[in-house]
Amino acid sequence: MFNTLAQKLSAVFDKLANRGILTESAVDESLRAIKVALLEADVALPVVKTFIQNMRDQVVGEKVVKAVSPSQMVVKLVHDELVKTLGDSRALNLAPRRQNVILMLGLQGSGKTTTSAKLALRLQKSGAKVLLASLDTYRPAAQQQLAELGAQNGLAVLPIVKGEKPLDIARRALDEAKLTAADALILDTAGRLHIDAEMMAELAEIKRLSDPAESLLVADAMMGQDAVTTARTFADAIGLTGIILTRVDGDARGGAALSMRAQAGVPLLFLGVGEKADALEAFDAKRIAGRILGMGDVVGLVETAIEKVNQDEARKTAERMMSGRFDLNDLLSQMRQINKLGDVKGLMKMIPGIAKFSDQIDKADISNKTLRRQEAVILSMTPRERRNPDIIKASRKLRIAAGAGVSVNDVNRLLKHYEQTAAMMKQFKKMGPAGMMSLMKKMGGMPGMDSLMNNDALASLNPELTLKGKK
Ligand SMILES: Nc1nc2c(ncn2[C@@H]2O[C@H](COP(=O)(O)OP(=O)(O)O)[C@@H](O)[C@H]2O)c(=O)[nH]1
Ligand SMILES: [Mg+2]
Repeated sequence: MFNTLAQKLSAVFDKLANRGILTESAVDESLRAIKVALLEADVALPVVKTFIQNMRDQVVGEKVVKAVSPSQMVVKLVHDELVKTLGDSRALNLAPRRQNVILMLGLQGSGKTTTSAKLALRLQKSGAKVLLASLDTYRPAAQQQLAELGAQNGLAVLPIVKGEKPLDIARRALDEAKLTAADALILDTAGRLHIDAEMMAELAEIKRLSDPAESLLVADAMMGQDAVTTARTFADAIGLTGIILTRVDGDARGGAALSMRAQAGVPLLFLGVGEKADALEAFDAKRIAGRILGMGDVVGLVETAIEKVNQDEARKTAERMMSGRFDLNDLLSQMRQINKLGDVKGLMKMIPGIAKFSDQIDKADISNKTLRRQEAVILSMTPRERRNPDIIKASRKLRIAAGAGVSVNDVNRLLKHYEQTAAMMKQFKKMGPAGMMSLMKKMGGMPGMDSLMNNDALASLNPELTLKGKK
């Protein structure tokens, strides 16, 4: 997401990086380029104007004149302005010991039903008791869709009563939530293709009846400015407490995300980043600004890693990495960790500084499927071959390829991948534990690194590199 903007801004910064001092004309040129980048990202014009004006105010201030590195300064200013524009977020406002109603609103196809299930799953994981109910009696099978999502994800869904009207379903859901002492009742409503008065009247009625703690608009980020207009209409007509932007995974421009806060006047609470039930992120302006600027979403990367990677395995690999030993067994374990981390391309884009290559990443043949094929190749090797990849010559390659059901080319590709990775590991070793550590620190730390990086461990790896002041 935000690829286009990330690339454009990255170009602006690159250009600035080649300059010694920030002249007035360089500032003008940069601001113009930033403005174009924002407009091309489909950010609303008033938002762009404020953005540029605020930046200009800062740049003219003495802060920048004294700055040693103008490009870094501009990066910082853009970052701060992006954070401001994206706006503060907050957690869901749910009162304890109460059946808090969360009303899900939005146009048809915006992702209400999917997001209802995602939200329920998230709340349930945090320990809340959640009940879901679909009030969508207009679209055939809409209620069934929610029931299925519930069944797939172990979520409680109000049983369907055929022919029941939305308001009656809402009443029954409220009763059921009370009876089962649910903490949250998520009401998934019907949307239309366009805003129409009848729908708005019905939604207002449902809102009055259910007295929701949260009235959330679910809007499709791919709709760009239309999503923003929809949000304004809902905010005016029904009243909103927050916005969930979906399909952010497919939205390369980011205009809706950047315009929403200023234009609709309500905070963004979550982002939908995929079709799966766990593809929902708490909205975090700083994190997104980091992504847009290509500084990488290190927080996100580390969070995902903590959750999904087996820590011991990660530690073992890290230890081997630093010792400079690295064979195909290590590559296999590394690939399996990456697999656990989920979508490889998405993950790669989170790596600091890599945003500008995201097009290449998209085009490159990197997918979980590729990883699985590579895994099959390694699994077809004998233990001796895995430890000593050098012995794998033509006849062994043929046998391995046949065993894995792939071509010899695939085997060659895997071996090449191994060689490249091994070379990278050698680089890591050259940096030494201290160098690695400072790199990790810059990246915001890595799970399991603390215990790995204590002085004893450092000393055992290289006695000369124990940390200053810790001896
Ligand atoms: N890629 C992606 N697809 C999504 C996301 N949220 C919803 N969808 C898809 O959008 C389509 C419509 O979603 P649905 O929940 O039925 O929308 P509703 O009509 O508002 O209830 C479905 O195919 C969902 O899988 C998201 O964050 N990312
Ligand atoms: Mg629906």
